[in-house]
Amino acid sequence: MSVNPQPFQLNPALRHDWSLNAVEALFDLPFNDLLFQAQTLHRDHFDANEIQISSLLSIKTGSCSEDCGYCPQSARHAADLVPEALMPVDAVIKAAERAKAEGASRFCMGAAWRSPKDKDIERVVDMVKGVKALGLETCVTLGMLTDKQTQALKDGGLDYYNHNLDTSEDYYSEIISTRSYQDRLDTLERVRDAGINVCCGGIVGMGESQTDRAKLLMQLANLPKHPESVPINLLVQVEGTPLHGTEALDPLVFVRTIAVARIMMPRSRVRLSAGRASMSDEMQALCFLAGANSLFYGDKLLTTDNPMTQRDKRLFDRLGMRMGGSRYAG
Ligand code: SAM
Ligand code: DTB
Ligand code: SF4
Repeated sequence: MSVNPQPFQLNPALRHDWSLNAVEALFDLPFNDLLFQAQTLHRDHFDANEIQISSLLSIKTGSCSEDCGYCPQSARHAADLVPEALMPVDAVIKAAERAKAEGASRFCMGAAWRSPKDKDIERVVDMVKGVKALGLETCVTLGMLTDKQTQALKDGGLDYYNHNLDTSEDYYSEIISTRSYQDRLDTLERVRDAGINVCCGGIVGMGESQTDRAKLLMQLANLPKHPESVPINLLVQVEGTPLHGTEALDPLVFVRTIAVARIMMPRSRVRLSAGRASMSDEMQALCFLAGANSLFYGDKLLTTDNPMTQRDKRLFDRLGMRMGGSRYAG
């Protein structure tokens, strides 16, 4: 008698034709079967005890014109946040040096913009060049880009661009009204066409349904190429934002989401992203077992707390995990 509702191939070719039924069937698997499949596939493509480390810095904070319901940086919400203008290049390089000394392999710079101005891009390009010169991989997240800005970032040597779809197309309008899902897909296409690696994922725990989570992952995996990095964020509930007070997601559903992402995008770095500060070590260990092999390291995300580096080091020691490189398995 078969115990698996779906036959599982050990080494499936990368798929870009996922149906909603197939994704929902993965979510519905018994937990142990789902984690076994995810971990088996994970080991086909990665060293299961190695984790890629990114460090985040907010290079321009708050006063954002957008209305993303989860975000403390929106000027439309009442979060307690001190806005800061675009940082000078040398201060960013100093922060990157510290991140490198702590063990980061990638440095991600985030700006609270709907879209940058051309003169902002010039300074960001200088940041990218300076961070790259330290031997770190570079990533920026700046909002929507024009073709010219995308090319300037590529010419400056940018390795990754982060731009999240955040949720399913259906649920999107519950969360953001000031730009469309299609805007986001257009920016992703621009970044991909310019030859920059794509970092794209979403947020769970925003009151979305299981079908929304399945549709988000379907959208990501059915892109012409899987994003090289897939950040899965658990909503950080910030007072003053519209999503503050949302019913907490069942932690095991979060782990399932990581496992399904791993199965659908077996060669991508799946990042256990925002939300770790509220997770136990045991919960994070389950996420690694489900196939997460990247995280944000450092005491702060952009504006909210992340676990202290000492706690993370202890966790890696407890689990026998090593901070490693950034190899994309594709
Ligand atoms: N402004 C740019 C944009 O929206 O593309 C870049 C910075 S924005 C803060 C980057 C991403 O951070 C968002 O797309 C969202 O996925 C994530 N994020 C923001 N606030 C969050 C929160 N409270 N919890 C979890 N993820 C969050
Ligand atoms: C991503 O997916 N998560 C990061 C990064 N990309 C830019 C941001 C998380 C932000 C969490 C809320 C804050 O600290 O402001
Ligand atoms: Fe602005 Fe980005 Fe926050 Fe949306 S997620 S409010 S675009 S900083």
